Amino acid sequence: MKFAHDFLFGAASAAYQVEGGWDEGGKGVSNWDVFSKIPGKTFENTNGDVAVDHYHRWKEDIALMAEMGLESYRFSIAWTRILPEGTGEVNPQGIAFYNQIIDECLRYGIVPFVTLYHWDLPQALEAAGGWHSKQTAEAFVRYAEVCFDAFGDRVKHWITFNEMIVFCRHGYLAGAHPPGLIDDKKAYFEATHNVITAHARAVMAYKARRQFGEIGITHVFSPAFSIDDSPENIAAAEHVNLMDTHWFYAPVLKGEYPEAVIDYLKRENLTPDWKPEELDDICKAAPMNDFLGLNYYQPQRVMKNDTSETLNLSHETVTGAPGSPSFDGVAKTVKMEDKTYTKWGWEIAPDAFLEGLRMLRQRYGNMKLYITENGLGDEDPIIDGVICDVPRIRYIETHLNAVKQAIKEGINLKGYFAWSVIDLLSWLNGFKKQYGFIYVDHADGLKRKKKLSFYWYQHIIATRGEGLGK
Ligand code: BGP
Repeated sequence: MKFAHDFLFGAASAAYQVEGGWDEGGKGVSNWDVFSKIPGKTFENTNGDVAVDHYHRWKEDIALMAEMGLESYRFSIAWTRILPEGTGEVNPQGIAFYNQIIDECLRYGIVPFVTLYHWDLPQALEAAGGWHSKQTAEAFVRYAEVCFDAFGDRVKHWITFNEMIVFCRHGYLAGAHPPGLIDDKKAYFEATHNVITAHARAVMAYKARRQFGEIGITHVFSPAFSIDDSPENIAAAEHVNLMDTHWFYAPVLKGEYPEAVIDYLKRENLTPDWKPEELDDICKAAPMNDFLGLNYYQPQRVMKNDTSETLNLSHETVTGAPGSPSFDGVAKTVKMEDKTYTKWGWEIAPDAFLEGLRMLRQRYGNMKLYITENGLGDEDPIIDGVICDVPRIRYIETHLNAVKQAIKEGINLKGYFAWSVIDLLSWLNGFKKQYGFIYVDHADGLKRKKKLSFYWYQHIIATRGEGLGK
C-alpha cells in the first residue's frame, strides 16, 4: 500500500526553538526570553536568543526542506513578532517575516501548517497574569484574528495551541516552564479552562471569516496503560487518561468537560471561575473543529501510587521520563523492565501508538487526525563526517508502520509530521538532544548538513511509503 495523495508527509518546528533573532525586527520580549535566563531553569542555561538562526537562514532551510521532498512544513508564529506587547499595535515587520516564510514554502509547493501558539507568550501578558488571567484568552483571540486576516489567503491549515497540558502543567504545577509555579492546582485548572475558551473562540472567529481552510488543536497523545491486570492499577491508568487526556480532549471534541473531573474539582474546591457564556462557546465551537493534531512520543505505563507523594521534580521526570506520581497522588508512571527506552528515558512503543489510536476512535469517533509531532531525541553519532542517525530512521519507520496500519483499519489519519525538520533548541535539554533530519553544526557557524535520515525520508516521501510495513 502506498499512502494516498491527500496524506501529507511533513516535519515540524517551533518559533522559539529555531528562529533566534530574539530582539530583531521589532519583536517583543516573550516569557521564554525571560524564563530561560533564570539560572538553572534550562540545560546548561541555554536559551533561544540565537537558536539555530532560522530567522536569518529561513531561505536556505526551506530550500533543504524542498530538496527532501517535504509536502508540508509545520511551524509556529511568534506572537511577539506580530503583537510585541501581546495586544495593541501590529508590527508590520513581523507580518513581513512570516509572509516570506509562507510564500517561500508555497513557491516549492510545501503546504504551510501553522501553529499560533507554541508556548512563547508575550512577557507583557505573562506579567499581567498569563494564562491564569482571562485577558490572555481575549488577547489570544485578537492575535489569532490578526494572523487569519494577514495570512489566511495562503495558510489553510491552522493549529491554535500546541500541547496545552505541557505549558499549563509545567507552568503551574511543576515549576519547569513559565510562570514557574509549583503545585498551584487552582491556577492550573483555571489556566486550562482559559486556554480551552481561547481555542473555542479562535475557532469561531476563523469560521466566521469563511476562509475555507481547516483549524484544530494539537494535544499531547500519551495514552496510559496499566502495568498489569490488577483492578487497582487498571483504575489508576483510567484516572491518568481522565486527567491527562480527556480533560483536554472532551471540551474540544464533545464541547463539554468530563463529569468525573468536574466532580473532583468541586470536591477539592478547585473549580475554575467559568462563566456560562464561556461554557456555551466551548460547546458551540466543538463541531467546528476540522481535525485533531496529536503529538505522540511515548505511552504512560501506570500503577496505583501507594505513597503520599505527588508530582516529583527530578530533571528526568520533568522532561518526560517515567517515574513520577501524578499531581493528585492517585497514580504513578513507571519504567518497565521489558520495554525499550531512549537515552532520555522515553519509551519507544509504536504498538502503544496504534493501540492508543484505536482507543481514541472508540471514545471520540473517527475524526480527522494529523500526527503533528513524533520523533526520536538522540545524540547522533558522526562517523567519517556522516551523521549516522540510524536509530531515528528506525524510530520513524516503525511509527509510520503504525500509521499505515491505522489507516488500513479505517482510522482517518491525514498526515504525519516528524519532529523535527532540523536540529533545534530543546526547551529543557538544550542542543544536546537532537531530533532533526538536518544537522546544525554549532562548532562551525551553525552550518547545515544532511543526516542519513534526510535521504531516507526523501525516499519514503518519493515512494509514498510503499515499502513500509512489510
Ligand atoms: C514536545 C514539544 C516540542 C518539542 C518536543 C520534544 O512536547 O511540542 O516543542 O520540544 O516535545 O521535547 P524535548 O525537546 O523535551 O525532547
